[in-house]
Amino acid sequence: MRVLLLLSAVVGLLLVAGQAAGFIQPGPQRVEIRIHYSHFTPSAISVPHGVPVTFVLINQDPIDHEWLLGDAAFQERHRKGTEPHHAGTPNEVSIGPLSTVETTITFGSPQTLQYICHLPGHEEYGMVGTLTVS
Ligand SMILES: [Cu+2]
Repeated sequence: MRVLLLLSAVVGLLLVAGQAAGFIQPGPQRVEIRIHYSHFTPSAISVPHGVPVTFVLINQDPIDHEWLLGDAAFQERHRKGTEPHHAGTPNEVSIGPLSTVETTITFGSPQTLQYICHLPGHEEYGMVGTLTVS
């Protein structure tokens, strides 16, 4: 029993050290983003590149929202856009009132992106978040 405990402690230490040293790759990631009172929580997220990341978008408001993830040029395009509904593109998601949508993206390289709701007035109200891909 004591040997087993010691063994599991050693394995645990090795895992921590391995992750710190960067030679153990992270597995698939799952990130929950809550939408409430027209704000994203959390509004800053870090994920690794090279593994699938599933974003669980939980809309707790009784109104529509959207989660549009991209760089500055992408956001500028959508700021001026008039698409009423987004579907079929993993980084462009519409979330109906009081509903949850999941979308999975694998990022190819480190980068910094923003997720914004471009429904009229929502960005100005603060419906903006930053995603750091490391
Ligand atoms: Cu919104």
